[in-house]
Amino acid sequence: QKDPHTLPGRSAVVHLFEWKFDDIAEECERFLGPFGFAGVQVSPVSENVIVENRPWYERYQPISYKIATRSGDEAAFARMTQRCNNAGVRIYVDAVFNHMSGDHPNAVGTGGSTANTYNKEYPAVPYGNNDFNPTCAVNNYQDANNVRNCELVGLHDLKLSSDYVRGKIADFLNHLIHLGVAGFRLDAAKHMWPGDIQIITSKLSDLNITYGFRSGARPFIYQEVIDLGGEAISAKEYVNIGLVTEFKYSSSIGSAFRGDNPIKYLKNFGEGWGFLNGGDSLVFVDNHDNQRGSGAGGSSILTYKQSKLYKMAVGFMLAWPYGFPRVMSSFFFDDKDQGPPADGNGNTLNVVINPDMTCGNGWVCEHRWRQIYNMVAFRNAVEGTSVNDWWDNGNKQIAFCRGGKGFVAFNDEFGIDMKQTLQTCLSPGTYCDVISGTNKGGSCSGKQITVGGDGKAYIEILSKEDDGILAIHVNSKL
Ligand code: QV4
Ligand code: CA
Repeated sequence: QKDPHTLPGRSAVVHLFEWKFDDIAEECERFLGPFGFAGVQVSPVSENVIVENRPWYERYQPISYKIATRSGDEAAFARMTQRCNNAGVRIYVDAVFNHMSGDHPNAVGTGGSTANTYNKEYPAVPYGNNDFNPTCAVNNYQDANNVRNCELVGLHDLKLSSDYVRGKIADFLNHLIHLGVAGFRLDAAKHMWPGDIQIITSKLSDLNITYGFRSGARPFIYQEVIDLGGEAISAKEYVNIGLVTEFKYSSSIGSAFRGDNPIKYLKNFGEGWGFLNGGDSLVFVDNHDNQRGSGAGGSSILTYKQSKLYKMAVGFMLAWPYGFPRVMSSFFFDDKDQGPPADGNGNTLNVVINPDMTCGNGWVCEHRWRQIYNMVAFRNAVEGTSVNDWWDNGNKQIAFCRGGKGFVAFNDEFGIDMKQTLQTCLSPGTYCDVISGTNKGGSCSGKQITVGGDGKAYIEILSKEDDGILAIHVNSKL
């Protein structure tokens, strides 16, 4: 089901990776709602095995379907969905049901449940050995049976052909629906048969109308399928069920802004590049896996660590009418396994907000970078329009318009200034560039752009500037 049930005028979601539910609730009210974000992807909520040194990835090893993780318990989860929905922000849960945990001696979960992982016994669900596929390792991506019926990195693979297992998963997801979520990311969907996913999603309830969903609304589904081509399984097999993560988009946009492939070629970014149909794609510059070198995309991926190029890539994603965009919001890391900011007992630290709106305590909060949240507002402002007045310099400077509602330019050349008079498609007047500043109560803290009677404006992005983008839109008119 492809409708994300976002509120009108909202068009991008943010993954608040590893955030606590109470912090997410605060963020919905104080920032995401007011700044026009449509929804939040929440890290897995089901109780997970506690792994030594508390790596972030322990959350992908469920031990039960109780809501009990380092992000909070069921009561906190329920407070969050209530407060976020009230703020106009939807909640999507990362749902892990291809597998349970890997093997761990004396496995104990974040909610106190125990398991005998070696015997595949998870009494808190309960699942027993018969509820899993026979042990074998995923090691041949040319063989769909191997990918879907064996264990991904030793994670015990659930027998999704079983009615009992399907029922347990549907009960878990239905409980979350009852508590007010709008939909799910399906983790490791490539490792599940589309037919099994279809049967499980058909058992799901309609969304809970007490949270403002229309009656009969079906849960939004987006599936994690990594398909860069060349494997037995293709992303297309999943588009009947819901959206699919388009990893080609993530790796291609990274290569483009890194300069490996001049951005003039972004002119037909989307289907023309062999991606899924825009209406089937969940798009992103980086995700929690490929920002730390796993998943897909390797060294082409841009992250907060290459901040200037990263802001340009995210800005392009938000300005460009293809796919349903997800903004990443990270915690700082040096080691790829390192968990979220935590105290000595492993409890996740609160997100603190600095006076300049950025975050502290180890949280990056890319979604609070002015260039990013102002481009979310840009996307909302130009929704429903297509691209016109594309311009490029034959290399790494580009500009385009969105149907009379917005204009954006990018200078991705190293050491070369952009100084051009360009067609903007906006009505004559003075506009505030929402990248170099913000338009607050009619006063602009950034560059001012004058659009003449002919719709043309002088656009300047110097190579030495902090940002390689310039963006103006109907709501930034002074
Ligand atoms: C280790 C060995 C295995 C061995 C096993 C034996 O490496 O060879 O079989 O022990 O028990 C962690 C460790 C991993 C360990 C495993 C089991 O990193 O070394 O195996 O636990 O104990 C995340 C991490 C994984 C992590 C996993 C579970 O990325 O490293 O494994 O969580 O904690 C493919 C898939 C795609 C997947 C992507 C990363 O097609 O679906 O790889 N992406 C999703 C999530 C991702 C998550 C999972 C899937 C699994 O986005 O974050 O993996 O839920 O491309
Ligand atoms: Ca499987």
